[in-house]
Amino acid sequence: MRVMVIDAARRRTTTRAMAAMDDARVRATAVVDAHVARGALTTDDARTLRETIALGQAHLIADWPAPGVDDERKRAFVEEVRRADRGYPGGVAKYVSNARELLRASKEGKNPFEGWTPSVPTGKTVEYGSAAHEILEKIGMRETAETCFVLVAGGLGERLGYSGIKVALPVERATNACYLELYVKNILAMEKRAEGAEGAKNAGGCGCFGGGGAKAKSSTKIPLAIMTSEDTHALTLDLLERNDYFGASRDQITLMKQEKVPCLMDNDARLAVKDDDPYKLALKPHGHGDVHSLLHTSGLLSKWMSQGKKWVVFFQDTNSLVFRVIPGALGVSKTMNLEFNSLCVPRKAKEAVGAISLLTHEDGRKMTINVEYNQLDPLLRATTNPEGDVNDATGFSPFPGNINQLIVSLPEYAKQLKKTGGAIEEFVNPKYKDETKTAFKSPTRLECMMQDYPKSLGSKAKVGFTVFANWIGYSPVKNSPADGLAKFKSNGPTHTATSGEFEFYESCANLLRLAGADVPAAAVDAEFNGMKLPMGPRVVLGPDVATSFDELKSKVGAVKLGAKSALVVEGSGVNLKNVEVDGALVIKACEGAEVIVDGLKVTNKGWQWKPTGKGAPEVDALAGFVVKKNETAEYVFDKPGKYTLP
Ligand code: UGB
Repeated sequence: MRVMVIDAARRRTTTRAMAAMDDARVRATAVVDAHVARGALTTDDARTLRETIALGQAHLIADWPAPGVDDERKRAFVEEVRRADRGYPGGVAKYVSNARELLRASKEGKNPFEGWTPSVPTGKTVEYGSAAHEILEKIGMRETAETCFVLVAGGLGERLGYSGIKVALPVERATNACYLELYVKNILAMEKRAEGAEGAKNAGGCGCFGGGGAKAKSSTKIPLAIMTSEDTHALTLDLLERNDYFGASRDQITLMKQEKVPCLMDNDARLAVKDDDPYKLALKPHGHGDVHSLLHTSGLLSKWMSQGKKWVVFFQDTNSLVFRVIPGALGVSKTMNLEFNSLCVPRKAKEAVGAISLLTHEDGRKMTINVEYNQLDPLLRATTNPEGDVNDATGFSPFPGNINQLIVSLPEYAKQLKKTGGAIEEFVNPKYKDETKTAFKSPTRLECMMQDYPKSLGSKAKVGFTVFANWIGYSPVKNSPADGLAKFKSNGPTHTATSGEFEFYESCANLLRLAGADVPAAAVDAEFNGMKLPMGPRVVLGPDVATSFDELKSKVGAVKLGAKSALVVEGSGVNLKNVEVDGALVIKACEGAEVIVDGLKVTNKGWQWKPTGKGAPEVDALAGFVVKKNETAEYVFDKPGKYTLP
C-alpha cells in the first residue's frame, strides 16, 4: 500500500509542478504581449522571448514588472539570450534538450560506460634521447611547417589562486619569461628551422634540420590559435599587444573566444538567473571541448587546409615542457598514421590523471578514449579486474596518463568537424541536495572536454598515444601553494608554480646531461611554501637554442656545472664547446650572432633562490621564492657576427 501512497504523492507533485509551469507560461506570454503593446519590446524581442517560453523557460519572464520598469535591462536580457543562442551549436533549444537528457541519465545514475570493457590501447612509449626518439624527432621536425598549434587558455586559475591569466605567469624566475612567450618563441624557433630546411632544399641542399640557419623566404608561417574566454580574452590580447606578439606576426596568432553556457537550476533544465540580477542569465564556462566547434565556426580549419597544413597540436596554458616532445610525437603520428594522438606520461594507479583506454562495447564498437581517473577504478572492477586501478609489474598503471596535449591529423579532423560542427559529447555533474536527486545545491551546467573528440569517431579511426617520461613531457602549474603542500604531504606531484619552475630547470639540466655534459643531480632539497623539492643547477636553454635533441647535442661539448650554478643560454648560434660554471653565467646571442664558447671558466657568487616572506607580491608568493642575483657573468651579443668566448 505504501508504494501506492508514494505513487499518488508523486503524481500530485508532478501535477502541481505541471500546473505551475502552465501558469508561468500563461503569465509570461501576457508579460511579453503587454511589453510589445507598450513598445517596450520589439516584435523581434517578443519572438525571442516566446521561443524561450516554449523551451520551458517561462519562469525567466513571468514575474517581470509592468512595462516602463527596467525596460532597458529587459532588452539587455533578450540580447543575452540571443548571445547564448549563437554561442552553442544548435542554439539554446539544443542546449536545453541535451541538458534534459543528461540530467535524466544523471538522476537515474546511468553508468556512461554500460556495456564497455577497458583494455590497454595501441601506442608508443618513446625514451627521449634514444636512437628511436631521434629518428621520430627528425620525421616530426619535417612536419612542423605543416603544423598548426592551438592553445586552450580560457580557464581561470581558480585552483591556482592566481588573479591573472595563467599564460602570463613566469615559467621561471631566472629570465621571467612567461608561458605565452615560451610557447610563441618555440613556434618561431620551429618555423625558422622549417624555413631553413625549405631554403636549403630549394637551393639543392639536404633539407635536413641544421642549427636553425638564416630565415629563408618562405610564405608558410606556423599559425597559433588561442582559445580564450570572457575571463581571459582581454588580458591575453593585452599581453600579446604589450609584447609585440613576442616576435610573431599578428596574422600568425588568432584569438577565439569561447562563450559561457547558461546554468541549469533543476532537472527540467530551467535556466538560472544571477542571484543579484533577475535580468542576467547565470553563465559558466562550458569547458575546453569548445575548442573544436570554435576552430570549425571560426573558419580556421578551412584556412589551414587551404594552406596545405596537415597537423593540429592542442596544448594547455601551463606546461613548459610540451615543445620538447612535440617533434617526437609528430613523428609517431606520421609513422603510425594516427588521426588522433594523445601525448601521455606514465601514470601511477589512482593518480588524478585521466587514463587513455581502449574501450570495446558488447556490440563490437571500439574507441580509444580518455577515462577520467575517478571512473577508471569502478569500470575495471566491474569488468576485467576486481582490484580496479592498480599498477602492473613496471610499478605504473598499464594505462597511459592523459596530459591533454593532443595531435590530430588535419584532413580527417576537418572532415569530421564538417559533419559534427565540432559538437563534443557533454557531461553534467549536478551537486544534488539529497539522495532523491530532485533538487540541486547550486545551479549546474553542461561541460565538455577537448580530449573527448575521439568519441565522435568510428571504430576504424586510427587513434593512439605517445608516452614520454614526466621529466621531459609534463610540468603543469594548477595548484595553489596550500593545495600543493597537501599533495606534497601525500607524496603526490604538487603541480604548483614552485614545482613548475624547478621541473623546467631540471629538464634543461637533464638535456645537457643526456648530451654529455657534467651536471650534478638535483640534490639540494630546497624548501619553499613548506614543500621540499629537489633543486639542482638552474639551467635555462631558450627556445631558439635547439628545437630537437639532435640539434642540442651538436652544441654541447665539455660543459661542467657546479651544484648551485645558474646557466642561461639564449640564441640559436651559441655553441658550448668548453665551459665551466661555478656561479651564474648568462649568454644571449641575437639572430645571426655565432658564439663559440671555448675555455670559459666562471666563478662568482651566483644567484640565490630566497624564500618569500608574508605579504609578498602574488607571483612571488605563488612560487614561494624570489631570485637574488648576487653576481652574474653576462655576455650579450646583439649584433650578427662570429664571436668566441672568452
Ligand atoms: N580551459 C579552457 O580553455 N576553457 C575552459 O572552459 C576550461 C579550461 P585545467 P582540467 O593537465 O593533466 C585537463 O582546468 O580540465 C583550458 C584534462 O581534462 O587546467 O581540470 C585551461 O585554460 C585532464 O584529463 O585542467 O584537466 C587549461 O589550459 C588532464 O589531462 C586547459 O583547458 C589535465 O588537464 C585545462 O584546464 C592535465
